[in-house]
Amino acid sequence: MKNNKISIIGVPSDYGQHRRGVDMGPSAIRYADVVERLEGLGYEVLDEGDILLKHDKVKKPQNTQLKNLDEVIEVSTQLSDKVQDVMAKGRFPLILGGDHSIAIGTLTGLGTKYKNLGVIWYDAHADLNTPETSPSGNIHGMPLAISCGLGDERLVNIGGYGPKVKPENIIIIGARSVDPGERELIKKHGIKVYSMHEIDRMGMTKVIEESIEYFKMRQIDGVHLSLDLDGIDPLYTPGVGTPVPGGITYRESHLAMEMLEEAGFITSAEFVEVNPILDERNKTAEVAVALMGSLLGEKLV
Ligand code: EXY
Ligand code: MN
Ligand code: MN
Ligand code: MN
Repeated sequence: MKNNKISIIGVPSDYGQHRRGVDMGPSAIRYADVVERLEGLGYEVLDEGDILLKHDKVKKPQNTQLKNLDEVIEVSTQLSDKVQDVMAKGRFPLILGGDHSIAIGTLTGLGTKYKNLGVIWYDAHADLNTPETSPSGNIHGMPLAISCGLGDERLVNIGGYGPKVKPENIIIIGARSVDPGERELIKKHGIKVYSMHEIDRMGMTKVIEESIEYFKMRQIDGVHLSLDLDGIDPLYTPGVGTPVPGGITYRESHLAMEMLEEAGFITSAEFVEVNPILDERNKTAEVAVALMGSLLGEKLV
């Protein structure tokens, strides 16, 4: 990576889904020595601390198709501002989740700078639901749709503009749990997907080579990696709220990170859905930090 200054932003939000504990993800990742790991690679690392959330303990009537809507808007707005501050300082934003709804805020911030942003969505899920298609009403199943301008307009227009990304600039890698409505959106909007089927058939090497070529062809001006730890097989990352068997292996994931690093075009990254309460001895946070190492230039020998 060309930028040698990294800013870490913690987003302890669990508002996008119903399980407690994912709000402790940033702490678990820090406990797994993220700062030390990246400093060891020669980066100047600034831990910007966490986005401060007002925890409303009073149970309010819920919009069942958009759970915790007000809270998600609040988190997204704060995170977008923070991402913009970090970019203005010329630093690489590294965001620690929190559930995947935080990507709404990340992409809102990034979209103010990058007008043709490429997005790699490393995930077991497509996160392309709208309130109409969502089986759960959980906003962590919607951030990619929202960022493409699809869904509730209060979310689509966070930051005063939308959409944030073009559907044809998105590559989903690792999908294996896709809802019927999401499948339709993938077809309708030409979103590129390497599901587990393609990863099995082609191998991760070809998947990433093609992805790099695709982004070059699209003349993207930046690439954001949004890595949901549930993209990886739960054998390696058990500490996630929505595990799906048959996922990407540990080594395939490192290979993907190493190849993205070699391509030299990643301009921001986020690692989400680490839930230490569901984890085994902080294994999932440790995998997250190891993958950050590979993404940022760590070599085996
Ligand atoms: N597709 C399901 C839903 O929308 O409820 C599950 C979504 C899980 C989202 C995870 C974090 O990537
Ligand atoms: Mn909480
Ligand atoms: Mn996700
Ligand atoms: Mn997921």
